[in-house]
Amino acid sequence: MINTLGSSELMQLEERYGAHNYHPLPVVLAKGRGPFVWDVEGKRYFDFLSAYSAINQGHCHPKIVRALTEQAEKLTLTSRAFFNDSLGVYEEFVTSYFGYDKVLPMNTGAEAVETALKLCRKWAYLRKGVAEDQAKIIVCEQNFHGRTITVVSMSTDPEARKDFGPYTPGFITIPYNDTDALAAALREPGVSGFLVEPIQGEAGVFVPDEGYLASSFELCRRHNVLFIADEVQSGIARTGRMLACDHEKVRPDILILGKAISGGVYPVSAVLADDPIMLCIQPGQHGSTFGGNPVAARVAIAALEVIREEKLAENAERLGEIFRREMRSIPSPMIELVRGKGLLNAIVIRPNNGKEAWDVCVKMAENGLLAKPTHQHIIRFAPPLVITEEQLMEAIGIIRDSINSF
Ligand code: IF1
Repeated sequence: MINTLGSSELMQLEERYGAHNYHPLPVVLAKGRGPFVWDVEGKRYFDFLSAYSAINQGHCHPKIVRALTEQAEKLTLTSRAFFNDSLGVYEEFVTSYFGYDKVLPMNTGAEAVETALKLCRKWAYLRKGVAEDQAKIIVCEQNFHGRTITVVSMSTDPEARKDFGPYTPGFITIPYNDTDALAAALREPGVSGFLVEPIQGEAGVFVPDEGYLASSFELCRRHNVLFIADEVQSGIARTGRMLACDHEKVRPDILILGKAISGGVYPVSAVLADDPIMLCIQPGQHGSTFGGNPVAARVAIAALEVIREEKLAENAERLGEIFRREMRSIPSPMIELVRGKGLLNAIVIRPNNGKEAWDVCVKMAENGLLAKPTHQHIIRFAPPLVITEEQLMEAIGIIRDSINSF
């Protein structure tokens, strides 16, 4: 079917027939390649959202798309009732890639977070000896881990949580970037896990103090509590290392991955852990129809190979320095703060003549660059990691001109 509808008709269709759970920028995209996307009228944009860091390898990476289409023509889904000829190959690949004994494959980030929570609770009862139903998991204020009932039960964001109760119990909330609060919470009975984002994405790319992850990990170890890292957004080369935890040489007890583990081509997520933890879950106790399907397995192998072959962590590290330096050199009263790591960055916007982050994003879109505000005054900048220095400089020019136009 040839699409003859223009942007405004397509937006009207979504408005009329889709649930109103999003408020997108008024841009309708039809094509993507590398760091670029094109709208239905053929206008080109730099993609500085990268589908919230799912597209680290760039749009429609040929190697990943080839893995998808080749596998899709052979075998797409068997369920886990039978073996298939891709899953084991992927499991060996991904466990050696990240250095864990075992992987549990799921589809979305939220599902992988749920899986990690279930795994932690099982471990609490089977290994740690916590009394039935007494397991507690420590989480951080301003966290974002997804949209399920249990995950929003851990949230402190009224928008994500309000009117979705009753909430799942068993969580202790502490401030992020606060090891004293963690030390205190770890003394409470039943505590078995600490779930943390190495950089808080939705909170506005909040980078904790240096040493926070390493000291938190050490505190958890001393209390026999599992350190669970949600690297769904920060992982897979985004921050200039394969994992954001690598910056502090922390190896989480449970590692949660999603988004870019498939290069944004297919929903793939994963939970990684060593045998004493992972083998707490036995047949019949957890699973998913689609988790670990052959397409997901082949796509994830290709996507992770691309990260290594194209040295995307190194590129993110190098270009991230350039990006922050250039942003800090823009002489605009609207730029209050620039922060981030690798190519996961944010600018805090100081409103000017009633113009705020949303207006800056609308202006940037007009000028050919897509980014999205979060928490009203923060703009996240996270281009695909395949962007070149030359392309980055062009994009920086668009950002500068857009901000200076106010
Ligand atoms: C939406 C934010 C990003 C995540 C972390 C798990 C998940 C996410 C650290 C769940 C998902 C998304 C989902 C997306 C918006 C987005 C987001 F702005 F809300 F915070 F990326 F920055 N852990 N993040 O960031 O993964 O189930 O979605 O696959 O529209 O909800 P999912």
